[in-house]
Amino acid sequence: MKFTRHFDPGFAVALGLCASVVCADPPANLLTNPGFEEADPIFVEFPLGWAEMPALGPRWREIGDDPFNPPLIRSGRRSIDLPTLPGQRFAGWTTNTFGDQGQLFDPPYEYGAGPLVVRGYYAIPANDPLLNVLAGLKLEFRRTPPNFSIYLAFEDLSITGHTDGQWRRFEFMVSQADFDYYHQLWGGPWPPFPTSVSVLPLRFLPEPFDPSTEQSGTIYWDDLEVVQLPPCPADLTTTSDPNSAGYGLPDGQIDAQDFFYYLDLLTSGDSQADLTGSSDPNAPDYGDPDGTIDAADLFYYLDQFVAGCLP
Ligand SMILES: [Ca+2]
Ligand SMILES: [Ca+2]
Ligand SMILES: [Ca+2]
Repeated sequence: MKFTRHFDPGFAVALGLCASVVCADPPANLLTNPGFEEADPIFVEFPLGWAEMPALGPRWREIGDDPFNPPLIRSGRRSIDLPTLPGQRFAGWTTNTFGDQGQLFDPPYEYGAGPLVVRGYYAIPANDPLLNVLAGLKLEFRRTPPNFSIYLAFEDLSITGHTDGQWRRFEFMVSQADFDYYHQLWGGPWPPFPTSVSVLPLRFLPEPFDPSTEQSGTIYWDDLEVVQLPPCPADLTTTSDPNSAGYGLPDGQIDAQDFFYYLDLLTSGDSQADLTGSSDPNAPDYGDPDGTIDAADLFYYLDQFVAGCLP
């Protein structure tokens, strides 16, 4: 099968896709102070809504704060960094902190609803690359205080080296399938379920940890975003271009990009294309993968596409 990437309305009508299903407005950013521009009203040396670990390790940077080591800033006047910290295995910023009115800065999370996506930008100077250090983002899904224990945590620590001082986009998603994977592995679920999520840009020294190992480098973060997307089974991607950011990451919208992404899965024989054993909604194996990729899977996907997002 060969499919064009240009969305052809006639082709769509032929498939019954003409009423492209679009969810409500894009979900709002759940993070406080996502660009690190605002100071805490009491502890004015620190950014509102963010706590650093260890104390006095990571730095809140501002244009002109150090002429010998000027910060990288993506927008506004400020960003955060995670510099070389000798002897420290872990350093990070976290939203797991409270405001002066007792408000929790961890974004809320609705368990069992749509995927949670964290996006942001990082930059690493060419003259201060990450050496023997991994960096990335961690999400700690927490139960309701005063319990506040971590239900499960997920991280992507794939950043190392440098970006030549350029800002790069970073995206990371946790869906219900990720929770279910660990439920199956470890005999869950384990209610009560999480109601908030701590967001941590961090740097970490991989195993084996040896304090004498030479490690160095500074990573900057700016313009972070956390959204929880609506549950839309047919929403598979942001773009159908494999070379674009957002390929394979849902965006809360169901449109032609998702359809072409599914066709990519189907034509490449990707096991993720196997959605059902039957295209008959009354059959017992409707919606249960059967190990075979065939026309029934395409028709099942089209059913989900037309059904749109769940209420
Ligand atoms: Ca900023
Ligand atoms: Ca989409
Ligand atoms: Ca199948």
